Amino acid sequence: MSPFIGITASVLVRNDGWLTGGERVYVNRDYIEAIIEVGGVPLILPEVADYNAVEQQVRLVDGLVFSGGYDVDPEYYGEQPLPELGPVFPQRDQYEVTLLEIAGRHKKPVLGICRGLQIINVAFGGTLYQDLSLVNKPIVQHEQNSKKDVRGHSVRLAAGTVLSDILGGAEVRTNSFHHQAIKGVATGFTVNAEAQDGVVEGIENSAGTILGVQWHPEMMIGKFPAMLGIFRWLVAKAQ
Ligand SMILES: [Mn+2]
Repeated sequence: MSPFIGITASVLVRNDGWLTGGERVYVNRDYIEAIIEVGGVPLILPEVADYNAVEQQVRLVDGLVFSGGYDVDPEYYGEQPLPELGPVFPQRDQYEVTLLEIAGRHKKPVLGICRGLQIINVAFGGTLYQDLSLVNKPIVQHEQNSKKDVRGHSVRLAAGTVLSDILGGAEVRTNSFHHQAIKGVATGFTVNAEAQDGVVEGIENSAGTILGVQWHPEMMIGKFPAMLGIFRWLVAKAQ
């Protein structure tokens, strides 16, 4: 049977003049298509507060994608919000931290994308730069102005990691849509990818069950099918 892959949902607060303030729960379609493309069955997981409900969500799926979205509340890594911080959505942070804990207990593989990588790092004790302008050296463009499937900066892959096995070679070019980045890497995790300016672009745990990337491979699969390997890894692990 094809594995069920849960994708954590984001929340959209309506301000288009119709039902203003109403919330919608959603994921970008690219995640769904990437999972289908590699033979998984995608399920959208809304953020819920009840612990038992989260546990039942985990039981239902064989693997998880932590998707992109709002900034992580800096309270999780012991910082006050700085002026550069974007909007936070604390309910989702709490949900995803709980989801990760339960996923670990049930040995379900996890793929984190963009914010997904960041919340994984924070949940396991790492820290973030609240904004890349706070990195104290010149950096490359991490918030590209080009379309979602246009490659921006290059990323060096660390030899011997799960990610370098998946993508092959020592370097790839990725899209880049983030204004935050990992500062302190969580204990038990290895950096598997780095931009030329030293910004962390990927992490994985030593057990090989959690993989995170800072870019958006799901937006690149049409033009760069090698990026499907990242989703193929998740579905294979989930089986
Ligand atoms: Mn980047």
